[in-house]
Amino acid sequence: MSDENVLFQVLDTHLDTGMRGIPVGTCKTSFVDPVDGVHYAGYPIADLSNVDPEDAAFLLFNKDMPNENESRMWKETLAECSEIPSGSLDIFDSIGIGQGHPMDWLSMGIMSLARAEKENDISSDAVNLIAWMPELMARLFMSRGGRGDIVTPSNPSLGMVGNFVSMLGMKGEEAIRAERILRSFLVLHMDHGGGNLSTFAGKAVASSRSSLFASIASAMNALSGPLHGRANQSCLEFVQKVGTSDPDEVEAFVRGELAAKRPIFGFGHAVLRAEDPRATVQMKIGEEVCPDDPLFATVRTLREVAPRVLGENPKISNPNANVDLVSGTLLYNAGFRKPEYYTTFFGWARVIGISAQIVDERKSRGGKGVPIYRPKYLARDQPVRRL
Ligand code: NMX
Ligand code: MLT
Repeated sequence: MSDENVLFQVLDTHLDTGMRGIPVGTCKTSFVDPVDGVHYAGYPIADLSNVDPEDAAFLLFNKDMPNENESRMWKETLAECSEIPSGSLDIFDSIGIGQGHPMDWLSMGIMSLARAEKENDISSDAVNLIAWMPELMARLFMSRGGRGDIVTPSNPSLGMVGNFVSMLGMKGEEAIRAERILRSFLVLHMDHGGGNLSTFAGKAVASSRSSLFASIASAMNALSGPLHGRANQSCLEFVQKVGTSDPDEVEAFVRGELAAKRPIFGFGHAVLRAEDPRATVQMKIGEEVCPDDPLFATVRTLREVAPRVLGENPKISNPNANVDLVSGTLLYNAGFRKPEYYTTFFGWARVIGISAQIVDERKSRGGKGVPIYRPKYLARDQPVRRL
């Protein structure tokens, strides 16, 4: 028997399964327990949901929470680096108002910043990109909407979320609510172990010693798929379509989607085997900020009904709510009424975790960095032939 045939026999249950469960590397920023969910450098995510997003970013890069002094200095560094290199985002003026998906804009925006890459200093690139994200996001929103420029000039002393909200021109109660929701959204979405698709894609690209910007743009492209980050958009769209919180009607809707072979967005997970703690935290936030919102009422019912219906299919490993079930409804209540933008917030958060993981991989092996990714694929149905 050939070596390949032996491998086929030994590995058959692992082949063509999206590499599910196959260890391929190590991760220092976070791990995902199938029941207790993601932990950032050992801290369960629920314990972190109210920390400053900047402090959560510090944790992912430094593997420890900052003390007061470290937190202040890190925030000052981000503020000092926050000015976007001039002309970088001019590409937004040429795409065409409202054309294409916002995730494509995010990816192109990040690529356009590559011109400011620091030679052989990926850590500085990571800090710069994180510092530029609030303005990049605000410019993306404004240019796509045809506004051309941000409403209020960037003021990084407001913090990354406060600055973004202010650049969009949000004020008073509206701004306070948006900030409350976005701050926890960013912290909850920053990282999810090493093997989720966008992180894996970003690190794979980075392993060829591509720039941080090229690697993160690739990660954003992976995140833009509806089975991954774009599930938050799809989920809110279908919550809107359900249009009721009546359990029988919601159940009929879920069964109809399954019969039409469409995914039930916001449920299921490749690794988790219980309700995602990030969904549990967001449900609590929803009960606090928008308990009477009809969309939130639909989500509440979906959370009760869908796991029972999905659980009837033994193939589905986890019928419970994932991170995307509630996040769209919260963003809607934060004042962001267009679901197609929701994955850009997920992207903003993941820029931080994926950058931290790329920096770790570049520093590994005594500074040599991880070897270029090159998994093995077995040949199928390819007998050797001659012309
Ligand atoms: N709705 C319908 N079918 C599902 C669902 C769901 N929510 N979850 C799993 N399945 C199907 C899945 O498509 C697969 O079918 P097949 O064998 O015909 O390919 C089967 O059940 C077994 O899948 P699992 O092993 O349970 O899950 P897998 O690891 O393959 O996929 C997801 C994980 C997250 C892609 C899947 O659960 C899904 O499509 N969920 C809905 C989309 C979603 O909410 N994605 C967001 C995930 C979190 N994130 O942000 O990335
Ligand atoms: C998540 O945040 O749930 C992910 O990025 C998906 C995963 O971990 O596979």
